[in-house]
Amino acid sequence: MPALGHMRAVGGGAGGFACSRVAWGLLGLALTATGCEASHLIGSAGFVRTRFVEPQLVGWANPQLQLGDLDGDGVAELWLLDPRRGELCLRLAEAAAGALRCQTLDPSVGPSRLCLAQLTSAGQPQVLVAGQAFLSIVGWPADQPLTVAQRYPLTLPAAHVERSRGWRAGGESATDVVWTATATQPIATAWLWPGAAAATAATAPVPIDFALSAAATALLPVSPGRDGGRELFVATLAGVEHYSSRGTHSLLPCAERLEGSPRLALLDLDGDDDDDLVALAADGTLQAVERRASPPGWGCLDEAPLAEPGRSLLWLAAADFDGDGKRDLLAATAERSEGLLLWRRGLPTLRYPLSAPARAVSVADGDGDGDPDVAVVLSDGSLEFFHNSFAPR
Ligand SMILES: [Ca+2]
Ligand SMILES: [Ca+2]
Ligand SMILES: [Ca+2]
Ligand SMILES: [Ca+2]
Repeated sequence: MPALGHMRAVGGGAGGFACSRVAWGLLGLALTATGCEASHLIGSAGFVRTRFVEPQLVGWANPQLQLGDLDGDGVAELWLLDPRRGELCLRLAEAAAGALRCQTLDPSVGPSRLCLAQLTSAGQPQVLVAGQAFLSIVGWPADQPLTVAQRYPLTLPAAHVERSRGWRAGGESATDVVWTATATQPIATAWLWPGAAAATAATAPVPIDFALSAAATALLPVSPGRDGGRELFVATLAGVEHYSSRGTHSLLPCAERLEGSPRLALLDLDGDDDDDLVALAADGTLQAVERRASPPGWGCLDEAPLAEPGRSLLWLAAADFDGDGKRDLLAATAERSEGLLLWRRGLPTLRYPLSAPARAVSVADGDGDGDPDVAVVLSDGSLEFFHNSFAPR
């Protein structure tokens, strides 16, 4: 993938669902706030849970959920996609009382994947949906239906889509890059949007295909990555590939354990200030790969966080939840009694049971106070928000 030889860029954004921000400070009190069906403290300190019943979501078999601040007001919106029917729903912070704004996308979009990407060159807030035949940009003007504003043909159906900001590739600069990959062939595509100076509202992205060792199962772009550069991790049916903006490319060790991983996360497991890789394996276990500084490379780790016998995980993500400057690991388990698990190095694991099995999870700053919060869609059609109440920053 020569196009990744010279990547350079700028930072990312933060991620709305404020039920009542003031109320979250009343630690220890059970409370009901305007717009919430119910809210209460559960489990250990760290997250305060609020639950909303969403009849519209009942029966969604495989919802996708993304939190992200696309309109730049500092508070994340919540997006939901039923990938089979192409129904896309938006919930704004101000609509915490329960108004999901839903729209069925053009059927030609087909089974699809949701990607929260506010492209730098676009003036209006929009969201990306990658489907069978198109990469679509969906606009959401105030009080108007969600509409497909632009779409670009795909040569292969997209099973995965992720976005990163400000890469430079193959001598061309791009303010935004959207990564897509198909589930059936060893090919991924970097969609480069031209630099801001050259961009207009109608600017089309330049797609660049690159070869993988096998079909992709997950994409994890990292910016900034190590040494201020950019990195891309691609989980495939043959293990996890690592690309760096320094021009290096390698297949990580213990590939057989990482085959077909549906989810990757990057955090420092051993405290050497160098981020290591955690992969959710296809069998629901966690696997860890350590990054080594000298000589530079990777090594298998026999023990991964949260990897207990008999435990099966569905999802994971890394973020600094407790504000100590180091990323922590959040995982969703298949068992509602275990629910969400939060791992922080050197500290006891925190558990947050769920009222029903989780279907989808997402992390972003939902209340605009600067720390990451968590949203979960449950199998009974309810939404649960976990507001971060670790130490204030
Ligand atoms: Ca927002
Ligand atoms: Ca490390
Ligand atoms: Ca932390
Ligand atoms: Ca927050």
